[in-house]
Amino acid sequence: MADLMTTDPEVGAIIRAENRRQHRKIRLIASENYVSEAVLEATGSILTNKYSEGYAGARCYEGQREIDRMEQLCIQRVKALFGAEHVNVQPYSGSPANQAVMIAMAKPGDCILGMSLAHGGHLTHGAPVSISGMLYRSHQYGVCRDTGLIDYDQVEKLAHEHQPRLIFCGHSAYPRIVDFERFAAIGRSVQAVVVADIAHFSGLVAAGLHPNPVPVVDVVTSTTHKTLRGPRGGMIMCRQEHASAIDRAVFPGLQGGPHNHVTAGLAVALKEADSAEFRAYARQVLDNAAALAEALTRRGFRLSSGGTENHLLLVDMSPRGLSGKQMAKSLDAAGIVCNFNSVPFDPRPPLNPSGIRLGTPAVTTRGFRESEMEKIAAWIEQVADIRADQSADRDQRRERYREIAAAVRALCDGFPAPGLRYRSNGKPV
Ligand code: DSN
Repeated sequence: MADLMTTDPEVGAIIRAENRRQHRKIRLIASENYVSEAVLEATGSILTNKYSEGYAGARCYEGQREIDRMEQLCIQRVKALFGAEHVNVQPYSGSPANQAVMIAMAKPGDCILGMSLAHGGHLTHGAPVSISGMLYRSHQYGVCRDTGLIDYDQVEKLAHEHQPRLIFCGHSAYPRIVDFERFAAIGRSVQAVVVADIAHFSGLVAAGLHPNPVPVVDVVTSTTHKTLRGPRGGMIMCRQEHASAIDRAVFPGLQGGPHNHVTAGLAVALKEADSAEFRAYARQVLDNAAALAEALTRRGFRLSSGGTENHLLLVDMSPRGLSGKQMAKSLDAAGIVCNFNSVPFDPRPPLNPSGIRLGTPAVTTRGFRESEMEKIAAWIEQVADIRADQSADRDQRRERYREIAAAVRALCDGFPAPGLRYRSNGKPV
């Protein structure tokens, strides 16, 4: 970062400090990862200099020869990896991708059906505080209280009752595999368009380790930066019959010029994902999540749905007498980063809920395996015990978190992640 450090040392110092944080902490936020040096180089390239509203061969500005080649290469790679008939790689992220699908497939005021945020769905699947819940008549389904699994009978009942134009499946905080065939059948029975949002697990789908909804449902959306390990962005895959509606909705319906540097980074990530190395990575993501779930369960933690079948787990902290927020903040002080999260049927409010969400994509990229999951589970237990210890005051607790954070740093120093240039002490890797 020599030029940056000369031109703007203030910004340079912030990036350097964030680099240190990403190195020295155990990052368990289920939606985060570390991209490769190659993805960073493409994303940080001069393609950021170019405007290209429109699509290959039909742009609104001249000078598009290389951009057209880049976007088409990226689209071809998505098609090859996911078996999609039509692909749009221009959405700026997952939320605009979902919004574009709504623009393409429904009119404001139409009914949509999606999974409740409180049960693991996403804001953009019809939550009342999001535009998807403001512009559309939204109905929400959830999970069964006894199993923690999606209540497909409820989905069917709500679909027949409200005749939605769109049904969303997919999630941000559901530790199980979604039955896409069942959603497709429900959609057919009420002539609804079924949309699968695979943002969280698209990398697992690409690796062939998670059912692929692309041949099963009408439209599939995804972010590109979670398990898929690309730059921050979004994409839409659909049947040919929906191609022009989707493309028109993205541009000019919702967005202006695509972020060509991000398209390039995504193309690189897709090439990386189409490899034996990536498939082994995705396998380890699942194995690590299973190992972490098992180690936490053995220590008496309560997991939503009793475990995990994907890259994430939801831990209910209420049996330990803690809120999810208390636990997430205490873990951060101990060098372990996650987010507080509602658990299904949570009696607590969304901004101070009962649970934490943990995911293994980022730690697996830096090389952690089952033995590191065991260490993480032990630290999580120690942190919960320290936080719940009424005999300790705040300073005593802080001191004990600092001791764990030092052990976390020592572990992390042995697992340098791609793209990070500085170790926890600020020295170059
Ligand atoms: N913010 C993402 C997540 O953490 O799941 C979803 O948009």
